[in-house]
Amino acid sequence: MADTKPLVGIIMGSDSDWPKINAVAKALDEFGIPHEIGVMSAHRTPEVVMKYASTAIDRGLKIIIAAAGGAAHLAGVCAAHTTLPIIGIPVPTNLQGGLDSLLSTVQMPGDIPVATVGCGMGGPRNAGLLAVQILALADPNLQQALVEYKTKLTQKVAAKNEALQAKIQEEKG
Ligand code: RP5
Repeated sequence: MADTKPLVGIIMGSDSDWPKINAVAKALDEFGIPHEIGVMSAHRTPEVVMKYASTAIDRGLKIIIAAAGGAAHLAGVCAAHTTLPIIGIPVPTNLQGGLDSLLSTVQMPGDIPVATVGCGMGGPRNAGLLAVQILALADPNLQQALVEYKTKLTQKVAAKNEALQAKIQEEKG
């Protein structure tokens, strides 16, 4: 039977974040990575976050992915309470597309790293893929799956190029 114990914890500051970041879970699903998902806030429920991060290793998690918007301290607070790698997802807001979230997540002081992905666009998906890549360091099957994924990407882009060339020719008449 497949191992279903979560290896990755996905947490977010509010349920309002979920529609903006759910691509993170889809990326993990693509590679069959068991994960858990929860809402907790660095500001509204600081003790819950502290407990979650400080017990994560004992519960078997290998990576925490933390998404938050605005004064987005969730990833940084997690990083303060665990030695696990933390991936931060800045959630888009109305302030210049989420510049507040981006800077709050990415501008960590030295000594406490948070690997921050882009705000919006491919950011959440990249957070999931980065987690897969970290896990693949100790998992040859996962490494192979990533090689195949990259091969498919190459084929996909080649097909797009071919389609574009055909369109350009057609436009020329
Ligand atoms: C942050 O505040 C959350 O991550 C969310 O992006 C933002 C707004 O939260 P709600 O007011 O929608 O609950 O902590």
